[in-house]
Amino acid sequence: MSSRKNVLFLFDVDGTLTKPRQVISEDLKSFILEQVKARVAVGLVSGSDYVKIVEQMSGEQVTNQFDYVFCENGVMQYRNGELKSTQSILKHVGETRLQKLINFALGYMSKLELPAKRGNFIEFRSSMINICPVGRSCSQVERDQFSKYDIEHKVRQTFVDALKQQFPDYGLTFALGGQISVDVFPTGWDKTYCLGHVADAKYDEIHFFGDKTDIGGNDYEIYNDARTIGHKVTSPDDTKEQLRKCLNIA
Ligand code: M1P
Repeated sequence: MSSRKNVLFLFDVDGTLTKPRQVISEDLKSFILEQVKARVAVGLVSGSDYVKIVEQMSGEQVTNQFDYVFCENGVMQYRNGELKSTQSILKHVGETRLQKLINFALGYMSKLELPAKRGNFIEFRSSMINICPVGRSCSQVERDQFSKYDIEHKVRQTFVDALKQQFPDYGLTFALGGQISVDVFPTGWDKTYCLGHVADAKYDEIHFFGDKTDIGGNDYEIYNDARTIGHKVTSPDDTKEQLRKCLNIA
């Protein structure tokens, strides 16, 4: 490990290391944990919670091999499976405002007609709420169907605009989550939050790889942050290709 450069590579998960909400391929997993990790420090930074990240990395044993695991944008920080730091959206925003937001979101979604509607429309996490018009309990087929419908009809973007208009003074950011949802969190608790956790390590360079790097996407802030060198990827295969080039791996 001592021959590693003093460089950190941070990876978004959905769309970057895995297809949305799917498990990482054996090939990419071994490439990162054997070849990339031998050269630089590696970390995960996702909007998702720990349970989902572990699932997508095919278990805790694999997840723990990353030098850093930043869940919920890094507001929930794990090292070796242990929670090191956390924050609470509830404490930050307060019950009254949070309920106003949740009630508005549920009311808005009740009026939407979509190809399918299932359950778990609002997922309450420690540092964010995730709002999902199709419902998080949808099947993979229904997820893909909603995603296609959303690209055409801009359901989520219109919803985000309405939320912004309704709650301009709550100090909250409304960002397109992955494929089917909207993440809501206190402004500043985006993925740049995790950079504070690695400041002490004084890396010479921090590279970030992500797919949702356009404005409104949840990789936008960290991709454009002056502390990182951003790499926009289009798929897990593209991530591997870019890593090969970056690190001169044959
Ligand atoms: O890619 C990270 C996102 O993953 C999920 O998004 P979706 O279910 O919309 O594809 C969610 O966990 C979301 O919070 C997260 O940002």
